[in-house]
Amino acid sequence: MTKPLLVSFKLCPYVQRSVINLLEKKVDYDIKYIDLAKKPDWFLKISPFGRVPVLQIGDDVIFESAVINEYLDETNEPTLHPKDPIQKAKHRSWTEFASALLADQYGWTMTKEKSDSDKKREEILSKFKILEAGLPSPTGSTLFFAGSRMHLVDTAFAPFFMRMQFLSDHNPEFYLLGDFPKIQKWSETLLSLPSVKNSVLPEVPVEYLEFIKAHHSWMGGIL
Ligand SMILES: N[C@@H](CCC(=O)N[C@@H](CS)C(=O)NCC(=O)O)C(=O)O
Repeated sequence: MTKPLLVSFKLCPYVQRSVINLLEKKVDYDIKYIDLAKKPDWFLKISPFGRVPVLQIGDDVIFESAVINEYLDETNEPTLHPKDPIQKAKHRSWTEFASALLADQYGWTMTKEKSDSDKKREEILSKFKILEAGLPSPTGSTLFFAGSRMHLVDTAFAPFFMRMQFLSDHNPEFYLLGDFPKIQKWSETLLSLPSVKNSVLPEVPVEYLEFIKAHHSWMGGIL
């Protein structure tokens, strides 16, 4: 198989999903980092929306993290999607839900006014209520989305939990999982996995906070 090339921006949670997937599957891949503030011409030529991630395999380019991950799942063991079509479809639905949560989280970090920031926080909390109700009860010390084993949908949520950890390590006010014991356990399970831990560069926790501060958001002012 041609070695895939993942085009990345260091802080992008959508790219991170694909990195987790590549690490879980032990795929030999290359990664190229770009600065989204100065998108190179070669990148604009291959990325239809000018967004990362894109995955290049030979002359072919795939965009959209969920699609990239499905391709990686179909071409590399172990399979992380359920076989049953209904379960697989459900996992895809919840992957969409994870994308909405990531958008809320980004909005939460970037809003300029406290009132807007509080509104975003509430939107995340109301999504957590739905998520908590949909998770299985833990049977042991770990919990994945579908119980005891990791699936592709878990890779879609892990970057959200990691960013929440970056924020709350700095200011506990940003920890929103206190009332959601199942999500808490799920988050702890995901953040303890080597594939998740190694899915970002070592400087990312600091650069993530610097990025928020540099945008002069309300949150940046109290980080
Ligand atoms: N739905 C896309 C979202 C990707 C996305 O929003 N990437 C951001 C960085 S995290 C991006 O490239 N933004 C650049 C831009 O919009 O100009 C996916 O899942 O791949």
